[in-house]
Amino acid sequence: MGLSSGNIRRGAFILFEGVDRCGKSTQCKLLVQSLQSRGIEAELWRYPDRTTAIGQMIDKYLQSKEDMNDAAIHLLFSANRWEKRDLMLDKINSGVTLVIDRYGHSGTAFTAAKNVPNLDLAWCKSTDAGLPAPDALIYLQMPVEETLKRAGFGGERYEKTEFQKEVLKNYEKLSNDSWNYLDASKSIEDLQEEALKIALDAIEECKKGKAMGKLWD
Ligand code: NYM
Ligand code: MG
Repeated sequence: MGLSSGNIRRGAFILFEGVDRCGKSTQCKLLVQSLQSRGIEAELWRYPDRTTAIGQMIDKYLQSKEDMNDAAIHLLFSANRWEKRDLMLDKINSGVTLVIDRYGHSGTAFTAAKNVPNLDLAWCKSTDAGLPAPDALIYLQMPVEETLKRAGFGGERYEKTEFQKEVLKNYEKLSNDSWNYLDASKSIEDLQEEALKIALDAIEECKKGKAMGKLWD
């Protein structure tokens, strides 16, 4: 073999999912820091990525500065992942581990929670079919009542108790045995220890040549 990309050990795609305020962002940040401190190349990404032109439209929608048709905003959230797909794969194939805060699982769980005719779980999933799949999905499990006790619920769209309960039900419908469920009521340090173990295992598997999967395999 020459100097083909096949020689480079690929990085892993570690995904955090869960309802609003379950602690995803904190855990993502800490995980990237602990991976980096171990000499592992890692980057923190999040969806929606509000920095792109599509992301700015999503940001206006979330802040209720603009209204949009429910199918159209779903497609924008999905397009926001597709527009970053090539860069995601380039990074991973060059050995970088991506720790990502939300992905298509949020996309489906949130849009389907609107219970709008035709925008069912299957339709919501279909727009993300074929995107890179996570090597490890860490789901921070927390009842909506518990998240309400936490500070920081902003005024963004979707940040309503009843809606979050629907979102949680959809996550349950999407879940499968490959998901890693962590009890989000544990201390930040305990959660970090568990998340780090899951991430290191996934990184090891990827180094050994595990193929990248696709949604929704
Ligand atoms: N959200 C996020 C969606 O409705 N669809 C998606 O595809 C994604 C990625 O955006 N309430 C929702 C979930 C959140 C909101 O996310 C903004 P964050 O993590 O608060 O920036
Ligand atoms: Mg938020």
